[in-house]
Formats: sequence, C-alpha cells, structure tokens
Amino acid sequence: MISRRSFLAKSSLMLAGAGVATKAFSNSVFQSANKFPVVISTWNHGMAANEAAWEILAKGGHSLDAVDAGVRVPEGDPNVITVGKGGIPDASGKVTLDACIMDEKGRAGSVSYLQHIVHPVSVARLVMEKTPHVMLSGKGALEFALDNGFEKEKLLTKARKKEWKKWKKDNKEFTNNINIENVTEDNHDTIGMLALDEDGRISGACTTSGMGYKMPGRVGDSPIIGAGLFVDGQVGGATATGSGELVMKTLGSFLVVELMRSGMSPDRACEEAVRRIAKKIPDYQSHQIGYIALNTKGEYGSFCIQPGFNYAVKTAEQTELIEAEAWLKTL
Ligand code: SD4
Repeated sequence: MISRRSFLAKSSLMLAGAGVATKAFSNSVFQSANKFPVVISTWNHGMAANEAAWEILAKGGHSLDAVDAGVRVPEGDPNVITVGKGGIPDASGKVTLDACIMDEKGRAGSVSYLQHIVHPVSVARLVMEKTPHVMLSGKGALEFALDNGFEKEKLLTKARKKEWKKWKKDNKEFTNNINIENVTEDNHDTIGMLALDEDGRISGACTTSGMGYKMPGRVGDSPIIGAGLFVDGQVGGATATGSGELVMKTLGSFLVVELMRSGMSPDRACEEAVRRIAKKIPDYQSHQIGYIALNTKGEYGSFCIQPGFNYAVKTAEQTELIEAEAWLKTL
C-alpha cells in the first residue's frame, strides 16, 4: 500500500506533469492535507460503529475494510432493533435484510431480502468482489452466502417476536412513516457509513432490516446503489436513512454526490436533496429522511426533513454525535 506521503508526492508530480488539475482532484490532494482519515455514520449506533471503523483507519487501512467492519457492529448487536440480528421483522414475522457497499473505484455490491445471515454487508462485499453482478436477492443471495462460508442464524429475537405478535394481535395498520418522534412507535434507524482513509480513498456501506412490519417482499432504498448509498472516488459519498420509497423516487444519494461534484458543500448538497423531496413528494412532511455526505477533502455534512436525526463523526481529534439541520425547522 502506498503511504499518504508518497501518495501526495506522487499526486503532485502527476499534476505538475499534466500541467492542469481538475478542481476536485486538486482540492482533494492539496487542501485537505490533515482532514482525513474520517468516518461518519447515521444515528446513535454510529458511535460504536465508527470506533470499529477507526481501528482500521488509524492503522492506515483501507476505507472499504473500515466501513465493512464498522457497520458489522450494529448488524451483530441484538439490541439495535433496526439492523441485522434483532431487527424488526416484516408483517409476516420474517427478518429480511438489505445492504450494500461501494468503494472509491466505483465497485459496488448489494443484497436484498436476505434472511438468516447476521452480516449482509459482508455478503454484499463478496457479491462485489467475487461475482460479475451488483445485486443478489432473496434465496439466491442466501445460497451465495452459505456457499461462501456464512452460517445461518436466527435473526428474530424473543423480544422482537413478542412485539410483532402484539402488533399482529392489535391489528395495527402498517405505516411507512418512520423516524418521526412521538408519531411512530417503531422508529427505524438504518446505518449508513462513509469513510475516507489516510490515502484519500473513500468507501461507503449501508445496512438495515428495513421498515418495521413492512409488506413481505418489500425492499427499500438501502441496497439500491444511488439511492441508499453512492460513492465516487473523485468527489465523495452520500448515504440515506428514513422512508426508503422517497429516497428511491429521487435517487437521493446519487443526487447528493452529483451536487457535490458541481461544487456544493456536503451540507448544502444534502439540503438540496431534501428540498427535491419536498418539491416532488406531496406527503413528505409525514416522513423522515436523513442524508449524510463526505467529500474527498474530508468535509462532511447532513440534512434531514424532521428534527431528531443525528450522525456520528470520528477523526483523530473528534468523536462526536451531531444533530442534523432539519427542513421543517426552516419553514
Ligand atoms: C428502508 N431506509 O428500508 C430504510 C429504513 C431506514 O431509518 O433507513 N430507516 O426504507
């Protein structure tokens, strides 16, 4: 692996040789000298996930390994009721997982409607690394995981089963209005993570059990490249949490990255993507969407619809949970 110093030296030579530098490349090389490594991720559970990612980043490791290791923390924690083991099931009582991963080279892998496997993000990574495809789904994804050494586990915990039985008994209507404080009982917090390593390589991962009590077969934005997550090695990355349908209809993470490409800061790009939802989707006020974004200079930002969305940031100097600015507060 090349060291950061040799990367910078090599880059300067390349730029001098070329005579011109593109804006994004010159910024990422020269203005961000001490802003990375950095890792950011959605919600409170991002704090513990960032610590796991940081162990890799601090040793000069690749951001892809960092995001994989990072999001595995909530995936494996049965007390995080929105990701991996211990996730809220669908309406039929099945825990079905969606996840994806992407690196600075634009490589991408994804799984959707995956059952019985605690770490869908690592299966998504294998799809990326071992197959000519981007996404495997359902039974095929499970077979692929088992063929590659993953083991079947029970994902539905006793606590989630009890709640699901009560939900069924109460004959409650399904609502996809998630993450709204005091309105929705089953707040549902996907983890999306973005990391920029010592050598300036950016990667991202996104993993979830999806909306609680969703329709059987429903897949959200989290495994959709461009919706729940997008990374461009020259520009930056973005990831989303909240009502996946709104993110899918506006291809939110891709939009955020493209807005950063056109020169917007991560904060502004996230705000603009939320504004797009507000413009296009009539009932957006009864949903939550939170975007976070990180550019290749190591600058990060976020924006959401409803107050109450936060994200975790970790750098050499900083370990912090930040409250995102909310669109509804600006009206
Ligand atoms: C989904 N976007 O399945 C996910 C859920 C989520 O915070 O992010 N919740 O639609």
